[in-house]
Amino acid sequence: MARCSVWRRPVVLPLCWKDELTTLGVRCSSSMPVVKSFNEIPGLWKNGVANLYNFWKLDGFRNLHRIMSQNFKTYGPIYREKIGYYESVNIINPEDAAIVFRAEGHYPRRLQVEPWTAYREYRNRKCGVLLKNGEDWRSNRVVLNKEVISPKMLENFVPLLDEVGQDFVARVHKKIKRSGQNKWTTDLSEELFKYALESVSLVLYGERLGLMLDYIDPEAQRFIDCITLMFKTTSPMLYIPPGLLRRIGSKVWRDHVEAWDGIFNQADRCIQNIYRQLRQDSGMPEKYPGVLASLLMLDKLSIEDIKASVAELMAGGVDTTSITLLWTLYELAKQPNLQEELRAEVAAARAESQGDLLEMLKRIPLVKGALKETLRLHPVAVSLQRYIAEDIIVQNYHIPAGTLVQLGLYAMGRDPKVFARPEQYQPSRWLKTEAHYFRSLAFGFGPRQCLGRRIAEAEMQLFLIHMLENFRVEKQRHMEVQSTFELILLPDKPILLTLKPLETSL
Ligand code: 2DC
Repeated sequence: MARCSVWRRPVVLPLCWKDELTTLGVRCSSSMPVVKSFNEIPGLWKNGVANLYNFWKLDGFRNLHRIMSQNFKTYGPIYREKIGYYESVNIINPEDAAIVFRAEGHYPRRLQVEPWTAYREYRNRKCGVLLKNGEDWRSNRVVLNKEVISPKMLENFVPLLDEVGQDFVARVHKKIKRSGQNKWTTDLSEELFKYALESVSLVLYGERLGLMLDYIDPEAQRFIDCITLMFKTTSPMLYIPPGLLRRIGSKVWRDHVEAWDGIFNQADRCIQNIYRQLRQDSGMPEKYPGVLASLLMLDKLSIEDIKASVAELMAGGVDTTSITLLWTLYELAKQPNLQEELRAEVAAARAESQGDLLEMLKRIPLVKGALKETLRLHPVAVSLQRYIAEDIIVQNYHIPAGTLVQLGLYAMGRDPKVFARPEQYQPSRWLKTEAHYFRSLAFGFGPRQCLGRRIAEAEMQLFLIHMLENFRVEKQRHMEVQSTFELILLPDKPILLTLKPLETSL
């Protein structure tokens, strides 16, 4: 059902009007379209408990992304919702996203993932920037930005990430050789988890964990398993106060605690290790020592704050990038011609940049488009959210300051009004000069965007470069994979891919 909304752009109202708006709800004018009140926004928001029950019946914990898309089809480009105790206004249009982000204020705040904060309270652990808010968030974030997300840091990260990419390729070649069939068919996810953890650890700690070897440290494998478990146990707790689940000693809460304990134990071990080394060595290191050591030497944040944010970066950098790479390989396996096009771009970039990796990364727009395209169809985060700091008007509805507004990122990526032929995986759509305004938001936006963004981007680009230069990717016919929500969006079944070495795969 299409809602009739006569007005799409925000109406900038004189202040006196705003007052009337909040008191009267509706305001009529002959020259302006009617601005409707907050309570007129369509959707189910009156009975949170009943909605939670229905959500549960629809297996909403796994289908959140599809339910959101369906809601936009039912209600139009804006709807209001209350599930359990969690109330929000949902939007889908890039132009509306721009209005929301403009109203995010000086200390942007997203939805608090309660189970994560509950764990930290329970174990008396400090929050990193992921979970901090207000001035505490800002002061930490400013320091971290320089060391983690500033483009300048890429010079340091790229050679490290390239090293891991090369090792990954060598490992695949070995697997192919061992198979005796000149190809390797496998569910790559385990390998990609290891690649991602090895990459992020090298950048954070300046040291290899050795995950590209045949026998790996069982603790590292445990860390990987704990992250998956942590995400999985978060989603069922999103709509129920974790305090309640904790009091009744529910299994999901206990598993969640166990998962975070595992994550922090491993992160603490890595951090302690570097910290000890740093205290022994005196003087400045010759080569880039990694994010953690740089932050410790910089001495602008407390050790506890550094530890908390570094642990978050480490945990946030495994499933997110590896799953995005898996989806990309899956999409490329479906389109051999596109794969060739990308391969040609990489070959040309390699030749032109003459060994300068940073230069090379500037010459692969189609590879970058492929990653954007993957994140459009398979975003890690189903939505972006902000508590707006001021009143706004979206789709001609008045939304008061303090409201939680969610942009349905998954729904937006598949909306034919936003992306022509959305079902088609077309990296070239990102090359055109046509408006990309607020359409590429997989890492969020503004000062609260993903802190790991630059690391993730470089890591994924270098991975694709190496893979394209070495292997052809194929998939089994008749394999359609969809997303399932486990806090992040994951493939709903294993993706089996076949890797063949380039020279002999004709
Ligand atoms: C999940 O309705 C759906 O980057 C909820 O690397 C709203 C929500 C809130 C916060 C989002 C979350 C969703 C998805 C996962 C995100 C998270 C914020 C950060 C986190 C997007 C959309 C993620 C994956 C971080 C995780 C770091 C952590 C492991 C230490």
